[in-house]
Order: sequence, then structure tokens, then C-alpha cells
Amino acid sequence: MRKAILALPVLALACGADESPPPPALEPTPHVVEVFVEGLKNPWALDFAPDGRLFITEAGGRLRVATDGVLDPKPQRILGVVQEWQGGLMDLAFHPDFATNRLVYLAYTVARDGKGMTRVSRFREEEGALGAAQVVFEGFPGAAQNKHFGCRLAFGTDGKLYVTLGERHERERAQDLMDLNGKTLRLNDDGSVPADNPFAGRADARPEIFSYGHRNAQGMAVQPGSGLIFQTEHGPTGDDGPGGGDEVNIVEASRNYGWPLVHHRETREGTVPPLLEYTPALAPGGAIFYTGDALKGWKGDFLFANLVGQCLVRVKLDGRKVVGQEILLRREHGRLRDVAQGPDGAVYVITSNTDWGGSDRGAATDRVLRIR
Ligand SMILES: [Ca+2]
Repeated sequence: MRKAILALPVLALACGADESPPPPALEPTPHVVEVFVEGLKNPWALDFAPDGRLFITEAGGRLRVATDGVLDPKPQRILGVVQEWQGGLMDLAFHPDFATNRLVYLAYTVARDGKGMTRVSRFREEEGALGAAQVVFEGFPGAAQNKHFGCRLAFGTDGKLYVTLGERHERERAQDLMDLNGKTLRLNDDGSVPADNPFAGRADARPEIFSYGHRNAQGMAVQPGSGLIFQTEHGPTGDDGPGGGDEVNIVEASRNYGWPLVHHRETREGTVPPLLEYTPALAPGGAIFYTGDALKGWKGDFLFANLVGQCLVRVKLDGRKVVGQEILLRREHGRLRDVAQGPDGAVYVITSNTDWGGSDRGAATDRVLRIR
């Protein structure tokens, strides 16, 4: 009896907000899913190099490379990576001129004074191996607890490097313009700060900031044609706000995306409400815009992988406007963390069943799946 009474407030907290109405459903896509690569441990990101090789990061600090679906048995270790809970080796990005300069960018957690922070370095690949790290963004100190590091990397159509940093589970930091956590940063490819950044030259703001009011954005992709930057962002988890409230945002210069002043679909003058909002939570990760022809009718669609939701979401857009949505792979392969498009036009996702959130599932390895 007592148990039943105690359960009520817990239930209320877990369901803290109303379920969000989904966009119109798209017609389901007939597809086949195959295992492309196996034997990964806590993979975080995947992307294809212009030469067709598949690069995969593992949170523990290893970079894996697969050629034609065959994983090189010798991983490359990235020095200085500290993996603790949500931190570790995270995103990778190829320089827009990778074919000639061979530069690979990696984001990873390093320790400073016993606290973790997100660093971005670039490495020149020579004879199949990465050279020494050239630090692009040194990192910005955060909370002692190892949560909310971001970190996605993407080059914009302006050639600038965009970096997402989580607010380190210290909500107020997202609104502090002298703090880099809870922000999107915009940097030159060598890490210097572009003179035309929105807060450059101001004494009361850091010049690296492009947008702010972010809780923890872990997906980012540039829309072909418009050049608009889309992000996925994790909503609160119950201990810092009502659960759910995951977001897809169009991220633009100097704008405030609200956290923690507003969340879910709340509106407030001076803040940008999400383009899409998901309650209950999906826990969105990596995202791409699909540009191929192999998956019919998908060209221009926004895809993102989901951890808690255990699915791939496909959103059809007309510019900034949402037309409809399809949910794929739901609960078929466990947690999904990142998505990429292959040179064959197929879509590739990585599972995340050996990470800290999936280890209780007893999965031995993680995989890259090919959807065609
Ligand atoms: Ca928001």
C-alpha cells in the first residue's frame, strides 16, 4: 500500500510534460538492413573519407578504419583521451580539403585539474597513420561530474568549423556569454576566431560563440542548398527539468536556444523555440542530410540516430518547414548513436549497446549497420 503511494510522485516526474504531437507520418520506406562492421567497443561517431574508407571513433580513445567493410585490426590510439561516463573520444570530421591536406579533426575529453573538458585537435594522416595532434580548441573547464560534453563537429558551407559544447550539467552556464559551455562555437580551420563572429569585439562575451542556450547538442548537419545548420539536442532528464523535450534546432548566429530559461515547447521573448520537439525522450545523437539517390525519395531529408528511442528518424523538409517524419529500425538493434551516408548511397548507423547506457544489456560488441 505504502509502495503504491510513493510511486505516484515518481511517475509524475517521469512523465513531467505532455507527449508531443508527431509530425505527419511519411509513407514507410521498404529497406534491408545488413551488418557492415562488427567488433566495436563503445563507438561514438562514423564518417566516410572522400576516398571511401570508413572512419569510426570509439569513446575509449581508439580510431578505427574500415576499408570495404573490413575493419583494420590495428586501432590508432589518440593520446590524452580520458573516458569517463559521457566523455571520451567523440566526433570526427574531415577537413573540406582532406583529399589534398589529409587533415582529420577529432573531439575528445581531456583532464584539467581533475575535471574533464572537451578539446578539438586536428591530425594529418600520413601513410595511413595519424600524425601528432595539433590543438585547434584547447577546451574550456567545466563541472567535476562527467556529463554533457557535446561534442559534434561540422564544417559549414562558409568553410568554418562548428563545435557543439554541452553545459556540463550546470544549467546556468548555457546563458553565460563569458562561458563556452552550452554553446555552438565557430572557428577557423586552425582554431583562430573569425573576425565576423557574432560576438567578436564585445567585452561581455566570448568571440568564439556562434549560438547559446544549448543543453547538450550531439548531432549537427548542414542543409544542402541553404547552408543552414541543423542540430539535435538532448532535453532534460528529470533531475534538471521535466523529462523529454529533445530538440531539433536550426542554429543561427547570435541566437539564444533557451536552455535553461525555457525547454520543451515553451516560448519566451528572445529565445528560439525548437523546430521539432520530442517527449518522451528519444535521446538524439548524430545527424546527416541525405544527398543520394539509392534510397528513393530521401534526397534532402534530415536523418538522426537515437539512443533511448532506439531508432533512426527521417524528417522531410521544405527549406525550414517540416513536411513529415518516418521512424525506422525502432527497437530492432538497440541504441543508435550516429549516422553517415556511404559512397554507395546507402545509410550507415552505429549501435551503442556497449556504452555506459547500454552495458546492462550485456552486448558483447557494437556494429555498423547498412540500410539500403
Ligand atoms: Ca531549446
